[in-house]
Amino acid sequence: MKLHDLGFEKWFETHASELRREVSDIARVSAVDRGAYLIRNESGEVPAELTGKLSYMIESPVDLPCVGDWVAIQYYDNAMAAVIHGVFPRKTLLRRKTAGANVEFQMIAANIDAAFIVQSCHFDFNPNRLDRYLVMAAGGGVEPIVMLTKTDLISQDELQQKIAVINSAHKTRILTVSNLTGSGLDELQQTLCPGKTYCLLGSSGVGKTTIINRLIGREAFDIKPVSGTGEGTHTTSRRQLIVLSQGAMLIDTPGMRELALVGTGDGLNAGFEDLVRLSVKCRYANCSHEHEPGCAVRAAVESGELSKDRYSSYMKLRKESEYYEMSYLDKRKKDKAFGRFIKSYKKQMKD
Ligand SMILES: Nc1nc2c(ncn2[C@@H]2O[C@H](COP(=O)(O)OP(=O)(O)OP(=O)(O)O)[C@@H](O)[C@H]2O)c(=O)[nH]1
Ligand SMILES: [Mg+2]
Ligand SMILES: [Zn+2]
Repeated sequence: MKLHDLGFEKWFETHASELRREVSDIARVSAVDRGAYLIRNESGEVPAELTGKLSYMIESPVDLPCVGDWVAIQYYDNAMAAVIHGVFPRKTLLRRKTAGANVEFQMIAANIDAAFIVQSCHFDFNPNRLDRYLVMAAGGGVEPIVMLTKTDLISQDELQQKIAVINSAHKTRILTVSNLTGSGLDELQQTLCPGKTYCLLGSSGVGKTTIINRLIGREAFDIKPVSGTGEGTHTTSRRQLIVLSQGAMLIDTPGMRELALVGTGDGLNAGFEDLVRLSVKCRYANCSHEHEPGCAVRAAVESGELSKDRYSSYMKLRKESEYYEMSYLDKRKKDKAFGRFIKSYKKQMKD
């Protein structure tokens, strides 16, 4: 495999003549975890870290290498590890504003040819959110392709309606797939060009990782079932560049919680006093109002005292907030595990 096959073009060289003179080796960042990097070269993946000089020179998070970046490197330990001297200029860049008072950017991926904006046809379909992703892609100079997943869960008519909704507002290309039946996967394969890099963006649970597994042809990466209400449970915890055997590259990303609706416990209860009042009468203090016997909330729904809609919107919101809090912890755990993995990997290499 040549660097060209990994997406290295003349453009990078002509825009980084200085970097090129200082260091001779080049590789592509394939995974990042706070200070620990994996880089991909002609023969495989190698752990890497920044040189002290580079860390010192970095002024903002945007200057740090991110997945998809081309970096000038130097190997040590028989090319089993490397240090990163500098980041090549980026042709395109996916980033988003982080939540909070200060406008800061979080890097998603660099040097992406096209971004698949993935929404599930089922619970996740949301034209407003789609707009936000399209703005993000346009801002970074990345071609967007809308991908609707889980088409097996709705009828052909419903699918056509959703496509019409998108078409009425955007000229973006739309792909529809079912990972379950395999419908649409051929067209996706044909869309992916060798040497080009694609990024999968979208909420948790929409099937981003499942698509990659389908394309690879085996369960190479973890996926997790979504809950009964359709919300996912953050399974992918880091961004990672994968090279398909047909030659195209894909970057899987964790679902983005900030772009979704989040209601926290107290705020949620404040909007549902009627439900909270009822729940005092439930047999169990920690009743989830789902299947416990003696649940006063469900009894109220059955008697008509509480509307079904109100009950289900409460349950949906509560699931979402619980799930985001939980998945954040989950994510932290996984991030730590990756850090440890890199460390032990490096140690192994040195021994
Ligand atoms: N019915 C149906 N289920 C699907 C489809 N694609 C994925 N799923 C299921 O949806 C669940 C979530 O899939 P993932 O691939 O983990 O979703 P993800 O987008 O990677 O989620 P995060 O990693 O959390 O961002 C899994 O249980 C999959 O089996 C599909 O086309 N149809
Ligand atoms: Mg995933
Ligand atoms: Zn109850």
